[in-house]
Amino acid sequence: MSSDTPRFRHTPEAGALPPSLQERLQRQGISRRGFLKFCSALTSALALAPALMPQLAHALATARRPSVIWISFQECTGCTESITRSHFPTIEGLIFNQISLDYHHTLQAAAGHQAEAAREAAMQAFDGEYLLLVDGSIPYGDEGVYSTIAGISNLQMLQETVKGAAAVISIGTCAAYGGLPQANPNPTGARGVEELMQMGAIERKPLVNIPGCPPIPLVMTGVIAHYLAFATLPALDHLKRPKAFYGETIHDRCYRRTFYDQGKFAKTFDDQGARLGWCLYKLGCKGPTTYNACATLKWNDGTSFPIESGHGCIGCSEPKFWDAGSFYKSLSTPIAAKSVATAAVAAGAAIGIASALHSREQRNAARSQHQTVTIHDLEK
Ligand code: FSX
Repeated sequence: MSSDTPRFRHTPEAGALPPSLQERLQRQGISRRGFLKFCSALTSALALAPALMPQLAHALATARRPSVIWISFQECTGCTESITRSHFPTIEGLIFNQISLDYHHTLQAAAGHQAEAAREAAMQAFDGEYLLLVDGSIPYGDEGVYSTIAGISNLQMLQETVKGAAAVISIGTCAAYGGLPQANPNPTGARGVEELMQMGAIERKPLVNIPGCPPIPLVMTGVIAHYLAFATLPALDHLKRPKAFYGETIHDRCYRRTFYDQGKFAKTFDDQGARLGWCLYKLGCKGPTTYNACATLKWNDGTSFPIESGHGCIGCSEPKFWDAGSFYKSLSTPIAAKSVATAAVAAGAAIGIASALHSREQRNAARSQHQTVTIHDLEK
């Protein structure tokens, strides 16, 4: 974990203390055993030492509502859709509920002056202590005139909100690297948060990048859970991504990898190779150069991911993916095989999260019966 991350103070509230996560879990009928299984899998997915699991469980169970301000700029709202897209009551969802989300354009009830007053109140009350989440890129061209909120440019809003933040999390490829709004010819001069810090346009703060268009829900909540539990950021790579989730390429963990190694490739989307599930490399799959956990954590509650649905990876979590050439043009340089053992260890850790909660068969069966399922139900 990063040593330069300041500790944050949990949000004090008037009157009785708000319920802890453990109390919320009990109300949702989620057993202590189910919670511990989740913590064990999360410890593994975050690549923490197993000895830290009890500490993680205790801290998560007793953590109380840190103040979080989430600001959105040039984006499509896919990132918010992703983090809120939970089909069943999950512990990840409860962790998201466990933060005090004091400002979020899409999710807050307040509008207009009231919304801005909420942001300013949180900034004042928790100066130096709140967590700032940013999605969307920031238009920097022509003094930021291309996007304004409440009469100020996105750049001005970021400048004033970043000042009192304990740490910043860039949610999505747009906030991390510029993303789609930055695609050539980048008419608004879009920039990512880190680039603005490097330029000196905004204050430097401890920063995590969670790229992906959009990012995987569990990656977002995993980083928040780490912050809730330890009041620090997780270990990051050279692009400030959590190593635990971006340490391997999609290709390293892809279930079609065997076909790649055997030289079996689909040449069109409807040929025999495609029907047999062969490797999509020659159809433009960017899995070999894309670092993310889609192949193991998957999407839609662990159901599938693009390659499993028959389409190559478009590399949406990599910088400048829109300008990296056609999504359907194959990478020119063959990728050397990496250690299968390394990939298997990482995949096992990630898969542990899903299996700790409940199996896909159980979820699918529940869906077909229109039931609501909790871990508690599945343990019966
Ligand atoms: Fe960008 Fe997110 Fe892609 Fe969309 O907020 S990462 S366009 S999924 O919504 O910023």
